[in-house]
Amino acid sequence: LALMADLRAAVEQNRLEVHYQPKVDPASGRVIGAEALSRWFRADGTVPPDEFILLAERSGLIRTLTRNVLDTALAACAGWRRDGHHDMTVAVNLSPQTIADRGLAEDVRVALLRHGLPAAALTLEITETGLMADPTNSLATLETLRGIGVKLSVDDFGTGHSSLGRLSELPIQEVKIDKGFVRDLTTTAGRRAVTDATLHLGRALDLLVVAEGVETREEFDYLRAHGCGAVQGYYVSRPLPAAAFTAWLADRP
Ligand code: G
Ligand code: G
Ligand code: MN
Ligand code: NA
Repeated sequence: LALMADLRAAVEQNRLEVHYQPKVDPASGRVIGAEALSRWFRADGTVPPDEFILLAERSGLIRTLTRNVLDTALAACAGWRRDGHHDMTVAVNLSPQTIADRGLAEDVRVALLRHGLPAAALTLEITETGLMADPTNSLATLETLRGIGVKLSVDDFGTGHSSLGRLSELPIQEVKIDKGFVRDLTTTAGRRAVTDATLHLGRALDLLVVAEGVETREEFDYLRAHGCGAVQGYYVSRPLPAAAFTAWLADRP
């Protein structure tokens, strides 16, 4: 497949780009971090991340891809900190395969050292479904990462099958409410249950709750009024190329 060969070359030559989308505390308006999102621009058009991430997972390229994103994202975060945003953090998405990979924690530790960053500058986002895919192997890696001091986040929360009991046993610091539930917030009366329940859960388990896919002022206001720790979405900013994100950040209080 031509696409596959192209992806291999792009990953191995580190030609994928990384865009950044801010996570903002709705109470203060402060930027607490940015999520790194891979982008692949080909001569004849952009390939959606869902598509090339799946290809990378199936072909084993995901490990190299993830290492590259990690390195690029940590370099960017170190730069933001040098620019005066001393508490900036960056989040990188992990595919289930990379969590089961015992080399991951060591890759992460070395990358943090290389960029002179404390472990708390990095959040790793793992989908709820991914977490449950290989619970035994995942838990070992998660415990090691947590031991290093990296923050762990459950992505797309509410779409998987984790029991609350199971969730409370994982060494996580953050949950991200899936954008499907955020969308339901203000559109359909009575469909706020998942968001409200997750906000309560976050307080009970002392987790940062991040709402993703926040597109409207109504959603933003609801989340702020209900004590949501951070929001992410087009209402605040689209994912931006590195230089544009750095400029956007410089204009913030
Ligand atoms: O970036 P959105 O813009 O379209 O991303 C689509 C999906 O691809 C999301 O679920 C996101 O988590 C995933 N994704 C984007 N970049 C990466 C990456 O670097 N690694 C992994 N594993 N997933 C990513
Ligand atoms: O990793 P995750 O699945 O959470 O990736 C976030 C995805 O959500 C990316 O595809 C990103 O481009 C997308 N996204 C970010 N903000 C918004 C938003 O406000 N609305 C919608 N529809 N998608 C968003
Ligand atoms: Mn994510
Ligand atoms: Na998500």
